Amino acid sequence: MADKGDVTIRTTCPRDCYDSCGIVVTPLPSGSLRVAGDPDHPVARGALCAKCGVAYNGVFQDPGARLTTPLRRTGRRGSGEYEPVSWDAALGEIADRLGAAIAASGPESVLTMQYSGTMSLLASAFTSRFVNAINASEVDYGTICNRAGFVAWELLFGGGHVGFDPRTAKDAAAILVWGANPAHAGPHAHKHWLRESPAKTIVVDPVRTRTAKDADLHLAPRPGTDAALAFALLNALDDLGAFDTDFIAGHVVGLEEIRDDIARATPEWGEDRTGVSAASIREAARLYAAGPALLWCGQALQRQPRGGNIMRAVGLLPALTGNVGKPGAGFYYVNDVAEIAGIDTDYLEGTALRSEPGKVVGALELAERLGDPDEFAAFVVWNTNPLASAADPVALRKALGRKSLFTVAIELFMTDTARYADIVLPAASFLEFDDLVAGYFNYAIGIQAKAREPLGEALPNQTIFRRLSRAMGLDAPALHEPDEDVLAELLRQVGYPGTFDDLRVDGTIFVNGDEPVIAFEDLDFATPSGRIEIASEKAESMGLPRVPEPAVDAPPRDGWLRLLSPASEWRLNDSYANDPRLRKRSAPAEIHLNPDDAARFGVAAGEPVSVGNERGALTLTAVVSDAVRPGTAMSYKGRWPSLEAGGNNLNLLYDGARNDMGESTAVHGVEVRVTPAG
Ligand SMILES: Nc1nc2c(c(=O)[nH]1)N[C@H]1C(S)=C(S)[C@@H](COP(=O)(O)OP(=O)(O)OC[C@H]3O[C@@H](n4cnc5c(=O)[nH]c(N)nc54)[C@H](O)[C@@H]3O)O[C@H]1N2
Ligand SMILES: Nc1nc2c(c(=O)[nH]1)N[C@H]1C(S)=C(S)[C@@H](COP(=O)(O)OP(=O)(O)OC[C@H]3O[C@@H](n4cnc5c(=O)[nH]c(N)nc54)[C@H](O)[C@@H]3O)O[C@H]1N2
Ligand SMILES: [Mo]
Repeated sequence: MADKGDVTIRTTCPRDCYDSCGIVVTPLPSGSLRVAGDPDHPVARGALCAKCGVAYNGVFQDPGARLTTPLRRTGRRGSGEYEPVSWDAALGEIADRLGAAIAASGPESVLTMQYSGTMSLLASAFTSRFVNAINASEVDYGTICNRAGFVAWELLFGGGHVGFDPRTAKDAAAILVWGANPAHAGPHAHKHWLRESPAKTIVVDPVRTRTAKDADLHLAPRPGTDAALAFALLNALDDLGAFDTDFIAGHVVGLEEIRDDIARATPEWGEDRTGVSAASIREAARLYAAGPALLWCGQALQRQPRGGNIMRAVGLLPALTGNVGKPGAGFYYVNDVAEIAGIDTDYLEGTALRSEPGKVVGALELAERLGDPDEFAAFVVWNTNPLASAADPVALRKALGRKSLFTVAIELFMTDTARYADIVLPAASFLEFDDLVAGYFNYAIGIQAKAREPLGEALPNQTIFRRLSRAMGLDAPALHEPDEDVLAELLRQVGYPGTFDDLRVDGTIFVNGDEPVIAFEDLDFATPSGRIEIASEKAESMGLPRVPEPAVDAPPRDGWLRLLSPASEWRLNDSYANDPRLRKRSAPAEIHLNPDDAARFGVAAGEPVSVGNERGALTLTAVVSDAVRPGTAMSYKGRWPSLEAGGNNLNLLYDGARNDMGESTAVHGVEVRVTPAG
């Protein structure tokens, strides 16, 4: 299929997901598109996941739901009342307001915020050229997601952006999935890569997720006790003689400084700290020690109060067993595949356009900083919906309601955040323009091919920023480099021999062709010593412990539960919350409680419960199940407050507490009380 001239169009899913599926699009006589998984794509294998399959054939193509013209606010902020205006009028007004802010208070008074709403390179990274050219301030939204893990693995391994190539799993004897739930967060990685793997699989998760159910062994620690569990596993591995002394002698520094901690951390000690039985700890060690082993650390793992320490401790497993730099061995957190494939990020983002350093605002201080009229006069937001995903939405709403703030939102839909903007600009969806998609698991770059004209007057992000640049009189050539030229340059950088049109046929480029890449094959680590650093002077200089510690979080206060809010099967973050079918499928908002806790708090299955803490309360429906541990509650992230009966989602309960590294989120440390509602 998919010969040139064929009516079927090959493209790639650009969502923030481990899979980056290949897609085939068929234009239908009605004018709409049929969007399906590409049968020839090794990840998709002819199927989209349930959520994307619905949303791409649903709300993404619904002109009633999509934004189709620029809009100017007519009602109060948050009301969602707007009038259509022309592109010229909208961009003219934005140019005037940003220009006035810059003239009066300097470029740092313009705060820009973008994240991973689309991961295609032009619609995400290229838009930074504008941000850099005006020297604007930026929100580091990575701090709401995964920053601590990067800091931790930078200390340990010299970086967290290069992990194992999933194709190397064919040589693995064991796969250890720790704090990740690919059954939701990367459904194809779960269904094919993990379930079909001949390797023994071990899952560490306080919740018995589908990933955990399908594993050979499931360890369910109390949340936030993973560092202690890692030390207990190291004790058991040492007992089995599984430490690789040659590898340690050549490539690891500081083992002697944690030797005593490992010796103390017997499996029985581990059971006491984590709630995982000593027998299971020994069994996990035995499976992990059986041969080359892969370790996948999920992004949830570091959203604990000491999540950075946890990532450093869990990373000790491959380091001390020599599971590095050889087939079937390795560790993974997030693969920066664009960079791995050779893409020059500085070129793409136009780093050289910036002449002043600008300010960076952490996600967890967004509400407070944006609320300050002396600091920011304008806010421009795209590829993210912070009123659904950020901490302290009450304060953020208040900040966005500030009269002296001029807000621009670029969106596909009228999200909670867009409703606060003075000007809303309609973005084209990934089905409507050419681009490239670099994922963060598979070592692959896929084509994003235009399958139809944008809905209404919508435009791709990058086109919007080019036009805005022009309206502001900015004429640096890099701001106006045409899509075709950038795409051709990126293909050159990754060594693709053909043109973008050739890629329309090929669909996907795999790094190293058909052969798995062996990450860290040269055993060169970008740490100060060039080795894996258990003991780190850099950590000390950052005010962090010199070595990873076998620490555990205190259990929740008496009468309280620890609330986990991981990825839902029916959402991609908060995207798709407004798709009618997916909304129906995932209504009402639920909270999962262990039967012991349900009995303790007098809560019955299927009944409404009030879930609250010092910040407020919301009503959720109880699911009673021993899939969650006693003392732990779970409710999926990703609901739009404006679509919930009470006008809030569970981030109402999160005050923005940070964890131990990188000013990053501790959202999985939230504690709540539950009581029968009504
Ligand atoms: N309680 C709790 N909160 C969390 C988390 C948690 O675990 N628990 N997880 C956190 C994490 S990991 C993350 S990454 C954040 C994510 O939170 P968000 O960044 O808010 O989530 P997305 O759904 O990715 O938002 C993307 C928005 O981009 C829009 N979009 C999609 N494509 C385009 C495009 O081409 N152009 C434009 N202009 N817009 C587009 C979508 O319509 C959507 O509204 O949430 C965080 N919040
Ligand atoms: N369907 C879907 N896919 C997504 C997303 C989505 O919202 N929906 N979001 C995308 C984004 S932005 C991200 S960052 C990734 C996140 O995807 P993952 O990396 O898988 O992270 P989470 O879904 O947040 O959580 C994974 C598991 O960690 C467990 N967990 C929580 N606390 C602890 C703990 O203390 N210890 C251990 N061992 N486990 C713990 C949770 O119970 C959960 O089952 O997924 C991406 N893919
Ligand atoms: Mo994320």
